[in-house]
Amino acid sequence: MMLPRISLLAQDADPATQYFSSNPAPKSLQNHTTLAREFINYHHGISPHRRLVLVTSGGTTVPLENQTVRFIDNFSAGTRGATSAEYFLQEGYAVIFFHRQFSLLPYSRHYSHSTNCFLDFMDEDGLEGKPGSVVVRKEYQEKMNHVLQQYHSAKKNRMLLLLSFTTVTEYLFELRSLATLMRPLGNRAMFYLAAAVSDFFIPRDKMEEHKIQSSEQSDGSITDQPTAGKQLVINLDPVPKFLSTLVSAWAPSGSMIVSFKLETDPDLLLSKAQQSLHRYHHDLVIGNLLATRKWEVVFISKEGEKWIRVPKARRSKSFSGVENLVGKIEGKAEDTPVDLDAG
Ligand code: PAZ
Repeated sequence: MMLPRISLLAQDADPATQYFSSNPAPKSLQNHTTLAREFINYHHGISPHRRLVLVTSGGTTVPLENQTVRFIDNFSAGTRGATSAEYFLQEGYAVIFFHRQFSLLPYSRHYSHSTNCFLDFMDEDGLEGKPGSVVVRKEYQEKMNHVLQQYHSAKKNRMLLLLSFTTVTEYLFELRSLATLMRPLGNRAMFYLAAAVSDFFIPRDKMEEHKIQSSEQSDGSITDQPTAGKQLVINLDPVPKFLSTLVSAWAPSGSMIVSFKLETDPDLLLSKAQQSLHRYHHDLVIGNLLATRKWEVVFISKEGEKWIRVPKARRSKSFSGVENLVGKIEGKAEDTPVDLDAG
């Protein structure tokens, strides 16, 4: 019997191609592609020495319903990505900061998700109870001035493009588009993949359209009766391994590709990071453990394994644990202790 052509194609396609043909492209894709194309063309034309990095940051969500009320999320706040983006800008890179919506952003991160409300950085200078101008409190002025200057410089020189994602599907469609747009940059392009991307998802054709009901009977009718004991069983499919396709097909040849590997079990970290490097043939895997990610990371590359640790004396509760990994990748930062920003 002859199979319809469409199913032959679906069977033949690799998992990544199948993923893109069976899940809908995000609404933001066209607009983000236009913004990214302009940004890349601008920096490509400006100087033969201009380097451009795509930094991914924060966690992706996995929606449970198409009209999404509930979704699976992960812990990542985007600290690593936002901090690293600042270091890349300092090193003269143009940065596409591809981040989870509402996660930490370069520069504003110093204030936005602080344990202080941002209003606590402000004061007003009115006399005798009369309203005056809003000013930054004295104790914060020096640092804020410094951060503001860096932020203004990045904006004025068009060095930073902010693009956001929420779901894992948005992330993957846009990653493919951005990597493809970066092709003309060749070895001036870098990928710094710090985002925590879900390994599992619900494909569009298996997803509920509406909010999943807790009071549905087996015949599909809705009851008002309390439904204690009803379980929600969710089946998730694996997300295809996109790093492989990024390295072999989307990214410019000669570009540098740095991925991160997060584990919770110390006994697994090294082997999983090494496995990732061998499997995907990219340049560097930066391994970290959930519990210690602010203090230590391990670089796994063709040259072997290298730990970078923040000395104990410099760790504190208020320390945001940000390391200048960018300097380390470029071989500019000195050996341990790493360059820190106690911001
Ligand atoms: O965003 P954050 O600073 O809280 O965490 C950073 C991180 C642990 C998500 C990142 O360093 C990382 O390991 N990303 C890859 C995660 C993964 O293995 O999918």
